[in-house]
Amino acid sequence: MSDYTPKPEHKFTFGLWTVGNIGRDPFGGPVRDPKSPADLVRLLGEVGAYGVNFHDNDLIPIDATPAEADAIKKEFRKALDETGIVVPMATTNLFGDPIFKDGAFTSNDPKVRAYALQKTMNAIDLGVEFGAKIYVFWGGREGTETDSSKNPIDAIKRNRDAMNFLCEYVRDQKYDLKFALEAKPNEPRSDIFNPTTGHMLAFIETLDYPEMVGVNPEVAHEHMAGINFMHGVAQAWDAGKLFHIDLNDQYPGRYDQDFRFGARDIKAAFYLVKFLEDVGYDGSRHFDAHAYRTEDYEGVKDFARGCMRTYLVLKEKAARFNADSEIQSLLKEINADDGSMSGYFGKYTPEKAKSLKAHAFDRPAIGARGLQYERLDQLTVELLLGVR
Ligand code: GLT
Ligand code: MN
Ligand code: MN
Repeated sequence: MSDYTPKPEHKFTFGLWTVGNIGRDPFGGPVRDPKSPADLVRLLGEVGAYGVNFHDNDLIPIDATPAEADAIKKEFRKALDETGIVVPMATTNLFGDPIFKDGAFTSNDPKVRAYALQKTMNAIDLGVEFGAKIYVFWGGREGTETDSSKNPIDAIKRNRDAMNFLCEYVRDQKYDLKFALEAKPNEPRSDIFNPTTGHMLAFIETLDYPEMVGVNPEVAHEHMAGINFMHGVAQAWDAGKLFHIDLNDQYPGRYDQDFRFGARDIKAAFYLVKFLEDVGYDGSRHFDAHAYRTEDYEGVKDFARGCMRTYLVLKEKAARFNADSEIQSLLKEINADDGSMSGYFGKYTPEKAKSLKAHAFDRPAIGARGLQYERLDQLTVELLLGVR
């Protein structure tokens, strides 16, 4: 029997806003009573998580007095010490308050942009105080409903100015902190700037300190855009930019669902876990999801345990895939190389180009070869279904 017990080395983390989600949606109010941050930490301790992440205002309400803030921090610290739960990541709520209704860093109002910087510096201080090493930016309100309202070039510049300012702030404070930018195509805005991980990767290269900034791709956000999440993650990994990851699930073309990891597309979840494990990603596996609105807090625990268990089951399936002799011999065949082309690859030379242009290819024969991907995919499906 395999052991699917979550352990600290798995680095499973949850946001306060995930297990703390009270089930409000656009059509109905809360279905669960709110729990304090300290109690949410205890809940995470009970289900076996490794870490907890928070927005500034998940921990400290936006209008708390300094005395109230101190009391909350003390309680929270106590719960962390009691449970051994750590805080690997923190972020800023730049979307909930009405001041951010037209964005934060990209708002047309300079007062809002300045307030967003102030709020983020304070939130960075708070995150660092609790040990965060990764700081996430999710610009949910950075967008438009009508393109009459905002020039996208201005928005890109404002975003860049904000990132550059905040990188300098982190350097100035000598914090050991990296930024991870999280893309989403829409919701809550009709269109959000830098809508995919690919857009974010291109944007990062235009910053003053690109080495301080990576990405935090989220499964649901790329699925909302109808694209292959694992491919985007691979691109981020290849660029050395996979600083963090948000795991959950989502049907394409629907509202923002934030389902339990693996709840919708088991195959996509499998290829993702296999990718992360094969390359040796060693950052947090953060579950940015929440329990169905039908659940009480027992259901919230089922949800959290389910996210971690599914990850571990898929991790085991990935190891089986790598050890399956039929699958591996198919892969070997698919990738067979008799070396006859090797003289044409690698660095360009005029001689290589000349001889390649002169080479006669048997195009019909090469094109007629069956690749056996049907067999390979069926073997993968059967492995996932537990019959091999
Ligand atoms: C919000 C959003 C998430 C982001 C969080 C970080 S906030 O819940 O839906 O995808 O990761 O700001
Ligand atoms: Mn989401
Ligand atoms: Mn997220």
